[in-house]
Amino acid sequence: MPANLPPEAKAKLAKYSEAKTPEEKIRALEEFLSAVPKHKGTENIRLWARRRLAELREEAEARRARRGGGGPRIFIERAGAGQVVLLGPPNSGKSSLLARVTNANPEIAPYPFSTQQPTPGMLDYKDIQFQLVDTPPLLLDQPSSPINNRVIGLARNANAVALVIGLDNPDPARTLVRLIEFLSERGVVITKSRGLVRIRRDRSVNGVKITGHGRMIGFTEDDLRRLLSQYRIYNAVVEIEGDVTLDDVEDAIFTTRVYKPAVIILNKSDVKGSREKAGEAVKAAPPDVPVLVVSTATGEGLDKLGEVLFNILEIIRVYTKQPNKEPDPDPLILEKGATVIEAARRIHKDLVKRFRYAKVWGPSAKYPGQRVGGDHVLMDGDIIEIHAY
Ligand SMILES: Nc1nc2c(ncn2[C@@H]2O[C@H](COP(=O)(O)OP(=O)(O)OP(=O)(O)O)[C@@H](O)[C@H]2O)c(=O)[nH]1
Ligand SMILES: [Mg+2]
Repeated sequence: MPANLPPEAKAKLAKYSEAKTPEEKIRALEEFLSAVPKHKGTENIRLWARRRLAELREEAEARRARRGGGGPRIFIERAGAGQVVLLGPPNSGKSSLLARVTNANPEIAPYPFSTQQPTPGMLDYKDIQFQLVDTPPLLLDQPSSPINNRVIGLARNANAVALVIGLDNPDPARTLVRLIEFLSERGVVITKSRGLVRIRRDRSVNGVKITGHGRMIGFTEDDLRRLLSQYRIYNAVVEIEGDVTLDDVEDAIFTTRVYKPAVIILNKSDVKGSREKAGEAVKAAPPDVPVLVVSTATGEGLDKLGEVLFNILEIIRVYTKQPNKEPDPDPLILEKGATVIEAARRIHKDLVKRFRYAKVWGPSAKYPGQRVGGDHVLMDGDIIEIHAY
């Protein structure tokens, strides 16, 4: 992007980033938009500013409505081993999917826009459950629709997303590409291969600190500091993952990008012509995102959903036990790569201080009941017995 903004436009943006209330932010953005020249080089940033303005106006509106009581239910509290938000264009079968694989009973209709409110349901997988959240449809051709902002908010808050596209769509491959692009423009990226920059402003940090495992492509730390200082960012932690350009850094000043693990669900495999369209969509999908071809009408392909979600969420199940007793049938859900001490922390934060050693049975144990320390890395299906002071 480097937008080559005139100094007064940059000053307005700085005012925006220093603003505390949505109302102040709205005013600063409006002033910014009138100060920025309209040409190709500023296209992205003007687009960003208009979107952010729409979101802020909506936030301000929602706050006014809440003061009046009630208000729409925007967030769904997480439950189970992971929250997965269903995203897709109208009529793709999001509600049908929720109804088919969970205990929930959402409205299903042959016309678009039948879903108005997010609705959760639980999907059983082995001895755990995933929470699926049905949402109102995304309107890919009406980017500034307030429905979109609400749904994106749900996606940002989730552990993973499922992109649901109907194979009765005239061009599912194109719709898929458009949907992924749409999400990325709003800061939700579904592939890790893309570089990710996070800028956290923090006055207690001395200068600009760069962390993470990423690579800076075509710029130096000095370039980065110079760019940030133009936006009056002097104290911050900049986290870099993957291959990152200076444009990506500038983008990150305006939007916080989040990575969400994803699965692509091509639904309605029972309709005529679906096989060929599914093939094209699979080709168009990012190589590191799994694709399921399913039919919520016949049930085809849906038996794989639980396993795919388990894999993309990168979690493990660990069973705790007391000495001379059977393991607890409800596992702890931990991130892949978690250690014994993290399991202890999950049980009780006091247990970390009192920890002595643990005994482990299962995939990570060299032999049943192996005695290990706090840094022992656990695996899915392990059983642990923690010994404390
Ligand atoms: N043939 C066929 N039709 C399906 C399938 N899944 C859903 N449908 C139909 O597609 C239409 C839309 O289904 P919904 O589940 O309401 O779609 P939605 O994505 O929730 O729609 P919105 O809430 O408007 O976004 C309904 O008529 C469903 O019966 C499927 O696997 N095969
Ligand atoms: Mg629906």
